[in-house]
Amino acid sequence: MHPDLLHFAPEVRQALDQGRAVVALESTIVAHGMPFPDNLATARAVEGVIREQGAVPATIAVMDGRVRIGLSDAELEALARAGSQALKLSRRDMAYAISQRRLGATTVASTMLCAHAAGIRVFVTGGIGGVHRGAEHSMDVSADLLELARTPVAVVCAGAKSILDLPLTLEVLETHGVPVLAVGQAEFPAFYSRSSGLKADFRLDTPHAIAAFLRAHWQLGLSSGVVVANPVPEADEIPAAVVEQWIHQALREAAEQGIRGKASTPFMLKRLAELSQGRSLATNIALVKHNAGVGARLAASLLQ
Ligand code: PSU
Ligand code: MN
Repeated sequence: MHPDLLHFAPEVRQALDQGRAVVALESTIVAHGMPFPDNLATARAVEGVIREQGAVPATIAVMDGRVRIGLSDAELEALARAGSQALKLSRRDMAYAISQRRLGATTVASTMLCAHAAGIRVFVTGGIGGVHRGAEHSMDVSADLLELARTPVAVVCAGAKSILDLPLTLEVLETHGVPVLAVGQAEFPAFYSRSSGLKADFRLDTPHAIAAFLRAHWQLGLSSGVVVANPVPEADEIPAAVVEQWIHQALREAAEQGIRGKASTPFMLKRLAELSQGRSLATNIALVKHNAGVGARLAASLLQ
């Protein structure tokens, strides 16, 4: 990426120059993943958790024709207020947002791309995109998976959202040589629930061990990303059988209304929050904060 395209927040620039821990954050979760004002409160709280651990948060978005690496509080608020007015930017949308100087929120895929360009190796989100249910017909496979295949950034998440086909999501990651680590358990977590019934590739319990894995992965010359799947805290999880009812209904409505492509995930998250009377949103907020703590400690461990 041409350096002129990158605009660093002063705090992030300084932290990177001084070799301090920096954690990248995405902005689609803010603009498209949660309603205002919960999105703003969550974005601030997540940045706060990262700071408490001694790391510097760098929320990534596109503004004024440049990629922002770190947002001021006013910029974060503008993004949260813009909501779905902001473009949802995956890799293919970046040039449009830059050249048309549009406000754009970056997904996991484009945040990885920008974090790597900025020299940031750890990125925290809620859940990665994956293979959608019914993908054998729709061919809807999130660009997040292909970005993980090609961009060397560790993505700390609570697994993949259970609105997806999780077995197929793990298959695609395997095909592309993307390791899936689970933190504190053997199973791959299912976002709202700790359990998916599927095994992650490896269980690693400490930031130290995960950092050693990442170092080895990248020293081997492997250029892919790594999924660091951190289960939602027990107190905040929703049993899979309960979530499944809401998912079924939301998927049925999405099909009836012809919701496709990039609109699918935001539609599903919004409907789940409504159908669960806010319970899915509360869990989503809790798991992102939890991931922020792990990500900040991982970023610090990677420096040692
Ligand atoms: N995690 C969340 N909420 C979100 C997302 C992740 O807790 O809104 C977003 C991420 O930006 C991810 C995107 O990249 O959902 C996946 O969209 P799609 O399925 O269209 O690739
Ligand atoms: Mn998609």
